[in-house]
Amino acid sequence: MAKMAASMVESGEDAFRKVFKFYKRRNPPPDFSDVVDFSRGLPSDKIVKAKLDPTAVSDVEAARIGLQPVRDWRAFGLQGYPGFIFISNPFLPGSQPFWIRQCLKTYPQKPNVCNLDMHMSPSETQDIWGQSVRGLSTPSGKREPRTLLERLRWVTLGYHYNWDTKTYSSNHHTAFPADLHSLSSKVTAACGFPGFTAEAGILNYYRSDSSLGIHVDESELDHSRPLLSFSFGQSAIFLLGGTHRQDAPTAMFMHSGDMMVMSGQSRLLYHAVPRILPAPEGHTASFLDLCCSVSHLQDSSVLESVPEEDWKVCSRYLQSSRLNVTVRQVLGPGQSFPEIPTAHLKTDAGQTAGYHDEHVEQDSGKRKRSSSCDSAELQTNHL
Ligand SMILES: O=C(O)CCC(=O)C(=O)O
Ligand SMILES: [Mn+2]
Repeated sequence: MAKMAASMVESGEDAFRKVFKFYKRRNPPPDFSDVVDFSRGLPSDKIVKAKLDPTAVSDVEAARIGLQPVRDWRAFGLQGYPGFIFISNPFLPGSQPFWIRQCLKTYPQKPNVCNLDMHMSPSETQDIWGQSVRGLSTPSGKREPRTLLERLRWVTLGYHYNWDTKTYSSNHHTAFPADLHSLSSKVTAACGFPGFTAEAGILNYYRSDSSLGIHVDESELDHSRPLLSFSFGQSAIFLLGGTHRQDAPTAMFMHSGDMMVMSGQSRLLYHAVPRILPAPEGHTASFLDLCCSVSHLQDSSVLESVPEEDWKVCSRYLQSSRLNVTVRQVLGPGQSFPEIPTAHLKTDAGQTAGYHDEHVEQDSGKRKRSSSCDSAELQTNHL
């Protein structure tokens, strides 16, 4: 398969896995010509225009969270994937830095949970940003040890996902960040899902050699609500498959600022991230060069301008990293968690998993993340 295009992989045993390996391979580098690039509208026979509801979010509301007016968003669907919506960077120029800093400085703070908590004490992980600033400001080269920020692989928000039991529960919940809730409810409303409640978030921190294994997000109790994803920093190849592992996936680029909504028939599809790629020139400008240019913030804006010293740290980190935020509604209206006998509940201390830290093993049926911080890969494995 060295030279052949990924599209030549036929559906059948392990088709998803073959395509995953194809794009993950370093040597020889794969042929990316089959990868859908929504930012360039290519290939045009696979991309369809998605219909949004511009009346669901006013221009003022959109600007408050750093977004362009909904009528200007470039939103697409993909042939054969009903319910899948891709929005090509709808952020206003200069507003991505606010969200990036939230992901790096604010959301990793307590009471949110991260991979480092699995083997460090709360006092050691209390100030990940503060402990990393000096190290990240030092010119690169072989610095040892790596900063906590560079060892961060995942953060959970709201209902904290338990990587071992693959469940959310009422007894492990903290307040979901209001700003991210606001961004999520506006984007989903524009996509035709009014009343979305952001209840759980998983932030993934990818280095240039990270990947995320093949999985389905099915732990949420209400699958009629969409799953929302925001990407920042370096680019990635995202694979979207079918309802079976045997279905060959479609590969697409995700660049900084891009959003995805998986809803309807696409809500429970297999997906994965086999590769992180340097952001193309034009896209780098959208998140790195235009920092702190949100000088015209309205009084009611959710955004705050990012001080230059913070941005220095963020941009250094992002030179070789990608951030992804997925936001989920866990419960439907009036729904509650099933009663589980306390004897069957695992304590947080026993929670070990994560999908960022390990070798991708796609043969078992489950998704997990390990407690280790240093290996390159995230792991998800579902049935
Ligand atoms: O990083 C991505 O784009 C995908 C993340 C994802 O699938 C997840 O967190 O469940
Ligand atoms: Mn997922």
